[in-house]
Amino acid sequence: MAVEQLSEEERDSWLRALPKWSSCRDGAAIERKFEFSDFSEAFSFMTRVAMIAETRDHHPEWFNVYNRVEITLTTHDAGGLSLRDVKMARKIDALLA
Ligand code: HBI
Repeated sequence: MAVEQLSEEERDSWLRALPKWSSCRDGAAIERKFEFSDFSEAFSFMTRVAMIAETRDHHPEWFNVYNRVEITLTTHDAGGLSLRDVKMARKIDALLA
């Protein structure tokens, strides 16, 4: 299934709905940084995100050191930001709600 890149106005509108996420890579991706109490909490979170990624066939680019996790979402198939990234960001936020 072809995945469409969001237009600039769609991206800006979605970013307003995702206040904890920031646009990066010249609008081609969104990112959020997380800090947990320790590595175990961080990795538990990453495991839950990994399950969502597998379910949705949409995988984050991420970095972890000890209790910090940084997640970047972009859609390689679309060459930029797509609705898949927005939906994934909302799912990730819901894990911490
Ligand atoms: N994850 N972030 C991201 N972007 C993709 O385009 C993507 C993915 N996971 C799997 C996937 N695409 C499959 O549809 C194949 O394109 C690998």
